[in-house]
Order: sequence, then C-alpha cells, then structure tokens
Amino acid sequence: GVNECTFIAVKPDGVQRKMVGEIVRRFEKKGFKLVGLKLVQASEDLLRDHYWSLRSKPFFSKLITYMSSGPVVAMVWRGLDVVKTARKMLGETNPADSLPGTIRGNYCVEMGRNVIHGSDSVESAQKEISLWFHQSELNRWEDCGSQWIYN
Ligand code: YYY
Ligand code: MG
Repeated sequence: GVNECTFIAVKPDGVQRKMVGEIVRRFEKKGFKLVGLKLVQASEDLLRDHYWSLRSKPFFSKLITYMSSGPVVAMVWRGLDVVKTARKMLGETNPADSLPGTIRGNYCVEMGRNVIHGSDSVESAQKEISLWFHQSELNRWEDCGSQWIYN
C-alpha cells in the first residue's frame, strides 16, 4: 500500500564515492517520502543481524568487513509498493547483471562493492527498519506534494 516502507542504505563505497546525493535525489524525484535518514558506522554485531540469513555463505565475513569499513547512510523511504520498486531502482545484486539506468547498473562493477542496499520484502523491510532505527527517528510529516504523486 501507500504506507509501505523500505530500508535503503548507501554502503561505505557509495559514501566514499560521493553517491549519497545522487541516490537520495533518485528516491525523492521518483516520488517516495523520506521518513528517516542518518550517517552511521555500523557495528559488526548490527551487520551480522542485518545479514543473518546469509551467515553460512562463503562471502559472509568479507561482506561484514566491507559493510563495516566506513559509515553508511541508512534511510527509510515510504510510498506505494516502495519495497519492490526500490529493488528495481537498485538493479540486480551483481552490477554486471544490472541494466543501465539502475543505480548498480550505472555506478558499480562488482558484487562486493555494489554501493547500495535495499530490503527484499515487506517483512525484511520491517525487520531492518527496527534494527537500524529507533521509533523516535522515524518522522511523520505531511508531504505537500503528495497530491501530485497520488491521485
Ligand atoms: O539483496 P542484495 O544486496 O541484492 O543481495 P543479497 O543476496 O541479499 O546479498 C547481500 C550482499 O552480499 C550483496 O549486496 C553483495 C554481497 N554478495 C556477495 O558479495 N557475493 C555474492 N555471491 C552474493 C552477495
Ligand atoms: Mg538482500
């Protein structure tokens, strides 16, 4: 529904490569609503929880090292079908399989440096949002442009 939320994070490589503005711009211009945003140095504990379902994968420890190598920009975006639409905006997990025009398709080349995270389902979005944000960090505000986004 319109009130669906997703968790998006600009990964450490995206922050280092000055992609925060471009990524925020894409979500804003699409018509999604910013509900939470912060720059955080994630702990390995947080990242292990975040990627718990991948704990037995061979790339897991490299993934945790990569994700803790610098600050990430953690965000919550709200809007109609935002979880699925955000995944389309990101592209595929492997940048090489991502279409030009997508964030990963345009701005990166390797899976281990794919610049952005996006929740893969409404359920994981809810888990990830509660992992990364306190309730008090999620803002309720009236978007004066919403009547031009939704009919
Ligand atoms: O959701 P998404 O980020 O597209 O992919 P996941 O399958 O959840 O994997 C999380 C993260 O792990 C991925 O963004 C890059 C990394 N990774 C990897 O380094 N090598 C793989 N074979 C698969 C994933
Ligand atoms: Mg994933």
